[in-house]
Amino acid sequence: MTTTELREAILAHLKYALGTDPDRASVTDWRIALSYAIRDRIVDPWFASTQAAEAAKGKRVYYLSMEFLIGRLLEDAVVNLGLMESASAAMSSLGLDLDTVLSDEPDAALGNGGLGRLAACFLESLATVGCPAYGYGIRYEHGLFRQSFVDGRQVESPEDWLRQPHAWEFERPGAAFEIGFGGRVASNAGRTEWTPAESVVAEAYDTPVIGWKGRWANTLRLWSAKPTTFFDLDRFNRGDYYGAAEPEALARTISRVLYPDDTTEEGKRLRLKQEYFFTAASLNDILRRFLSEHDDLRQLPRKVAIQLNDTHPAIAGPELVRLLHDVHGMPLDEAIVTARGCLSYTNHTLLPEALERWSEGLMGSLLPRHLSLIERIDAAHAAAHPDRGITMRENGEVKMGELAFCMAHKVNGVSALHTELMKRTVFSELHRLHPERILNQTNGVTPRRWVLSANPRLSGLLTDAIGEEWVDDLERLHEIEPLAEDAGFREDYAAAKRANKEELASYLRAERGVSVDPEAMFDVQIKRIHEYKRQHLNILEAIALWQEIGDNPNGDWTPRVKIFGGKAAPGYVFAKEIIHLINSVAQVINSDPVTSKFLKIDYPANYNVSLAERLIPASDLSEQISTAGKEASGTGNMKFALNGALTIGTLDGANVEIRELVGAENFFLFGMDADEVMARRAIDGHAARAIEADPRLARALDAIRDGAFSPGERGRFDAIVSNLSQADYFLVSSDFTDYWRAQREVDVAYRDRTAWMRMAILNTARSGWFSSDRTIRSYMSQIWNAQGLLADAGTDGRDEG
Ligand code: CRA
Repeated sequence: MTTTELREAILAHLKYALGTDPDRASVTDWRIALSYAIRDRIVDPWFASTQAAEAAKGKRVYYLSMEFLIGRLLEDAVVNLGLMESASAAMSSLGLDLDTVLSDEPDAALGNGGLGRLAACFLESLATVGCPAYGYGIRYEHGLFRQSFVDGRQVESPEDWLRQPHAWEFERPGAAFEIGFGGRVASNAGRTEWTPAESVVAEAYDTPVIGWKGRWANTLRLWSAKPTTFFDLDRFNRGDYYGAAEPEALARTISRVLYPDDTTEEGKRLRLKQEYFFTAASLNDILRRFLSEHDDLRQLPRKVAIQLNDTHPAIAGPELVRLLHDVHGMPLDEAIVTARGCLSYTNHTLLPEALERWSEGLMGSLLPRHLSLIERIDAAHAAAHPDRGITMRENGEVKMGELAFCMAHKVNGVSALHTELMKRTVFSELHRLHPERILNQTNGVTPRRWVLSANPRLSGLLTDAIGEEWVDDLERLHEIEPLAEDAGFREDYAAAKRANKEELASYLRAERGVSVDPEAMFDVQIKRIHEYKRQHLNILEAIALWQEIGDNPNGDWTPRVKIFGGKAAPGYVFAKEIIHLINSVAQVINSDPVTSKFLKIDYPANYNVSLAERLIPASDLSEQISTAGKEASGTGNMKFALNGALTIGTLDGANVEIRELVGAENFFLFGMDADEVMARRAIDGHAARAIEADPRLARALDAIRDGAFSPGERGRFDAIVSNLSQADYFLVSSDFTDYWRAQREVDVAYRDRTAWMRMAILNTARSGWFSSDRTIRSYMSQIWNAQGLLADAGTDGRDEG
């Protein structure tokens, strides 16, 4: 598409779709007009892909996820269609700067963190490799809350991404299903029938997802809840205006908000309703599509692969059995086997508080038929395995992990270590009974977003050096390995990093009034705030460093800027204390005239996908410091390594694999491993002993306790100090000494810029395996048995073993 054509298309949309003219148009108007013009270019490949999939009558993949953290879509589409230059030229010919227009788009934050962002990377990779697939989820009216800081404390406000027209979606009033809740179950002429007491309509909204080079496009179908009857005219006529609107308000609450936590179970009736709502709508849609092409439901597993993204859609097991058995008359045992043939389940966490359980009372009242089917499934499993030591139900609760496991033909973890721990801990008994079922699929990230568009300087350098093929064959990055020894390449690589840091520095100056020196090491920890992720370990180290610099202000210190980003779940009090502590420490340290040329701390509020795209390319050091055994995988860790930040990290999640691939000498390892963590936890008084043994740690904790960061308010952070001195479940105190040691090694390493750049280049060169294309191809061959429909992609020899 030429610049002129694109320009004409933009002007036409501005006029005919938005009803405005160039003199009056706001940046948002221009952005929407550009989005429509780009969207027009997606529709043809999208139709072509849908038709190719229909013609092939092959297997389709369905990714069911409560969360899709897709962020901004316009840049993705422009990049994947190869229209960056035309778009930029068209915009400037209209007197606008493309970057300004792109950053006007609100982030679609329909997810909390890693799990939701992984789902978004997977969608893009599924399209890139040409696998016919649908993402299914909920069209939340309000995504993840907006975070601001008031006196250093987190304040949440509702997010409003749908306030402006959403340019990417197509509403499908014709694709709607009635979803029931409650009611009675009765037997009728040998068939079981469920008559729900209430119901809502699930209506589809489709967003096309375009892969690299526009070769293939899939659909993200999000369900929105609507009332079965919009309006009660009788009540209205009686003057009961609010009552008349009640059915609509009640129904809509189901897709109103994203539950704001990814690791603690939200024991709410509404959450279970949300889960069943989108799962049931998706399964109805999947069966409808299957039956439009085939007639024998026993063939379902050959044509349909359904991936359950964590247990949130685990009700899919009993729901699919119900549809096959109650509705379509398949014998129960056969229905269970057929459903299992379609379903597979990804576990994303071993944290006990995040493993979903629903009380039988709640489930029985909302989903009476499903509860009885769960009993039947459980009984069938018991009959097949008389020696089993587990059940799906315990203490009046249904354990969704066990249900998902028993109803899936494959169960996967998200990193090698996490999968091993799954076998040894949460699912040890089920693993003994089904040793072939668990497998590993290490997470990945899409290189289109996380390298190509987030880091154009590095991308240009890579393309100049080895051609553009790395973008969808990321292992080709190995070809730059020899260039780590090339002084000219190292200089260019360093210059790209430097320019990214300067850009971030001016952003921080403009947006936050903070001035940082781009020469300093940018040390970044961005992720949800959680005790197991140990942002408090990082801030303790900052305090100790500040104290030491203060003791010896003329010392030869390596200047650092520590940057934090992340939200705490609104109900997670301790995490919010950590935020308050970081902000309070930052305030004191940043205003210390003696130390501030060596150490600064910044915590920009409202961390989201777009901010990550800014921060990661500008980072030197990536903080991946979770308590070993707790972070299932991590995906931020992969983004940093690809963009040439060195990792300081524990042997946790995918850090283990990153370190293996980039080389131990290019990774700063510290801390206890998962086995040592378990052993140490069993030792009485481990925290007190650690503090006694390390005067630096003791002094840092004393400063917090004595009010150094809470002038006039001693005791503000007592909860943190006493936790770290006593129970310290996440072993912050016990890992502190080794963390400090590793950080000082980082300081020394950073001073030798040649050696540092060599290490950074090797991180980029050796991280290609972390492409989500590799992950998706591996799911396709090892779990879904699905074929890609592009000539040059699909399940071919490049699958990892
Ligand atoms: N919080 C894990 O904790 C992992 C992602 C994606 C998480 C991360 O280590 O990278 O999933 N788990 O696999 C989760 O959401 C419900 O569990 C996460 O994002």
